[in-house]
This record gives sequence, C-alpha cells and structure tokens, in this order.
Amino acid sequence: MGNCCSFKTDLRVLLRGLDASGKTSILYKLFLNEIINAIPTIGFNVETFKHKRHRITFWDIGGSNNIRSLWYHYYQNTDFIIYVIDSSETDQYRINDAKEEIHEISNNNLIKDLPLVILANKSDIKKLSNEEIIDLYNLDSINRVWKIFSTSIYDRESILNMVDWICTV
Ligand SMILES: Nc1nc2c(ncn2[C@@H]2O[C@H](COP(=O)(O)OP(=O)(O)OP(=O)(O)O)[C@@H](O)[C@H]2O)c(=O)[nH]1
Ligand SMILES: [Mg+2]
Repeated sequence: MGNCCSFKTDLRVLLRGLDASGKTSILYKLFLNEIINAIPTIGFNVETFKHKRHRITFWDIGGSNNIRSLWYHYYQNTDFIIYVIDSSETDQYRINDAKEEIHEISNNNLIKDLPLVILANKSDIKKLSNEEIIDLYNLDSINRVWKIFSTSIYDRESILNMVDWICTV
C-alpha cells in the first residue's frame, strides 16, 4: 500500500453500486452537506472534495450504466473503488446482482491492487447488519485490502469516517 496512497494527496475514487443504492446522495451529502433530490444518474457526476491534506475526486457512475467495456476508461488512474450496497435491500435478485458486481470488481486484474471499500448504505433503514452483509455477499473471499463501513445520508459523520480511512490507507 505504501506506494499507492501514503504519499499521495490527490486521490481518485470510483463510486460503483446498483442503481438507487445511494451513490449520488452520498456524494452530495459529503460535498454540499445536503440531502439532494436524487434522480437516476445518466452518465456520471464528478466532484472534488478537500479533506485535511487531500483532494479527493469522486467519480459517481450511474448504476444502470452497465456497458462493461467502458469500465476500462474509468478504472485508469483510480486509487480506490467504493462499492455501495443498499443494506435495506431484501430482493434476492438485486442482492445477487450486487454480489456479482462486487466479485467481478475484486477479480478484475486491471484493478487488482486497488483497495475496495464497501459501503453498507441506508443504515437508517437497514435490514441487514454488517456481519450479515459480509456473509450474504461473501465478502470474506475478497482477496485484497477491503473494508466495510455503515453509512447513511442522514449521518454525514458516517460518510466522513470512510473518507478519513481512505486518506490514511
Ligand atoms: N433512507 C435512506 N435513503 C437513501 C440513502 N441514500 C440514498 N437514499 C435514497 O435512495 C434513492 C436513490 O438514491 P441515489 O443517490 O439516486 O442512488 P444512485 O446510487 O445514485 O442511483 P443511480 O444514479 O441510478 O445509480 C433516493 O431516493 C435517495 O434519497 C440513505 O442513506 N438512507
Ligand atoms: Mg446516481
């Protein structure tokens, strides 16, 4: 990890996750400290957030943007991948879709050295604990640096905890 981030103050972070998992809401809660009236993202949003000594540029990619060949372009120069899970989700199809994406990311050779941050979002209405999420999504099999955080757009501190972590890895 030493050569990845310790000396880097400019970080580029990619936000991924199924549609409606909360990526854009998280981004603007962090950036503006506002709950935005989010509509599905077509394409992407990009914002740079200054935190302590760091400038962190977040790329928030619409979850229904599923053209796999395009991911290659987003992955270039990325330092962290954040995968947002809706922890209030109970639909097994949606859970399977998210699980498939997480493991596709974690097995992708193009980004094999990047830490993976899992956000168990919507913790204010969660149906699953972090332990249940780790089991359900088989996160223990992820073969790289990874960490899970509970977040809610109604608790900015929960989002800042994650930002603190990526600044110290
Ligand atoms: N209760 C609760 N609702 C949330 C939270 N985060 C997001 N939402 C809601 O979830 C819905 C989807 O949020 P978005 O931010 O648009 O989700 P997205 O992941 O950007 O979706 P796409 O752009 O389609 O990929 C909105 O109605 C948000 O208000 C949260 O932490 N708690
Ligand atoms: Mg969005």
